[in-house]
Amino acid sequence: MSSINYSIKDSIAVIRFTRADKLNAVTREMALSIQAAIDKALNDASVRVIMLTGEGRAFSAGQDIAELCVADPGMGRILSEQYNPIISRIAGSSKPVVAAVNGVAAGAGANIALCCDIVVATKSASFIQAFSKIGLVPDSGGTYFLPRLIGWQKASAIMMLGDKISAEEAERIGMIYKYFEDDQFEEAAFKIAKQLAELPALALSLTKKALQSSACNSLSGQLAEEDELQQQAAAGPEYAERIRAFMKK
Ligand code: T3D
Repeated sequence: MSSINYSIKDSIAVIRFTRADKLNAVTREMALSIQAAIDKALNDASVRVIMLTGEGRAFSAGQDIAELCVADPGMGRILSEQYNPIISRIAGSSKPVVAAVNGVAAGAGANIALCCDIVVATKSASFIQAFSKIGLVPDSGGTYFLPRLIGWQKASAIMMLGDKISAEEAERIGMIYKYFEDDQFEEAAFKIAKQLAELPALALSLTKKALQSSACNSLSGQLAEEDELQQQAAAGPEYAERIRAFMKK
């Protein structure tokens, strides 16, 4: 796997971007490695949660611009082969995906983080929809997730102006779940992933499904969906176990 590190601890697969000297800017090889690492975690029954994070002072600065100057594969391929499969894997993952944003997240780097189920950041991190400044349209699911997270108006301004949004501001406007002081960040982010790993996996997976359906469902459609998903959750072994444990207490 190129430019990433894959490790497992406490049932959490940690996918760490390791091109720190280039702010973890994503090359084609790295994008394919991220896809492969997510697949590996999804296919490993011992993995209950996936965590994405970066080494150094960036989460990721998005597409490696230098690579484009050497061998531009053309816009038609770059998204369909590199970024869209990453976003689809994260959004479609039955296992919760946590983005632990350790520093600046720009362009596709920001949007890879924002499509995750829980996004936490270190206080010194920032989020930049860097696309307009280089004459591009926000991609990697940004135009889908950002307006749903923070509302149309703020998303529109942030994407058009390419503002740098601090972690504090990102938390305040609902772009991310929480930020933590830099010296507490790693531990706090891992604690959240661990908490998820200890919760009933089926319930979390169905919760993700219900939230996704709500993006385009009517109320009656969503009530029906909740009904169906709740029956699936209740038919799972973890529900019965948790209820038994509760009654014993
Ligand atoms: O075809 C397509 O392009 C479609 C796909 C699009 C997806 C996208 O992600 S488009 C958006 C691409 N990303 C950007 O436009 C962000 C570019 N980077 C920046 O604006 C700044 O680097 C940051 C604001 C993120 C951080 O600034 P700063 O001052 O803290 O760091 P720096 O000095 O600019 O960068 C440090 C090094 O990382 C530097 O390398 P060097 O000179 O020390 O060897 C810099 O060139 C490198 N770097 C940063 N971002 C990228 C990069 N190298 C290649 N690609 C990058 N995106």
